[in-house]
Amino acid sequence: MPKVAILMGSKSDSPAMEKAAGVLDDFSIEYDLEVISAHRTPEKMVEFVRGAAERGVRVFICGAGLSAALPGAVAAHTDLPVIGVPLDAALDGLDSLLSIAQMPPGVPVACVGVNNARNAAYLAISILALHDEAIAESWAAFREQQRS
Ligand code: RP5
Repeated sequence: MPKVAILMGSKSDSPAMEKAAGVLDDFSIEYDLEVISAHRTPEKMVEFVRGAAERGVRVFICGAGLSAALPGAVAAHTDLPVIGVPLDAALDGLDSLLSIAQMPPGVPVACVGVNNARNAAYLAISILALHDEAIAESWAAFREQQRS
């Protein structure tokens, strides 16, 4: 079963990031959920990210506020897709939004809207659906349900 890694820069990000976990629960998709900071616990971050693919992780969802380095720092250490969630810790989240979106060419991070952890989970599911038939079916059913 492919897995998602949900990372957040601080415990204070938890209320926003648990929404991503809720969506993955709805789709019965496994995930790891960890508080790991690019600035406060950089070694822990590198260790977690480098071993992730071997543990079955196929997509990262990383939420952070303020300077929001986490998604970009994770992307620097993995070839797996990384989805960043800008969180509103100050300035209505504009600081985090710009920080996450403005990655240098060649090290991409997909950036969803401010506090929109649910969309990060949906995007992760759509990526997993490319190589997993059961997930593809649930994803197609979910999208269809919105059209009716
Ligand atoms: C960021 O700083 C975290 O992602 C969080 O959004 C923000 C504030 O962190 P705390 O001071 O609440 O731990 O790195």
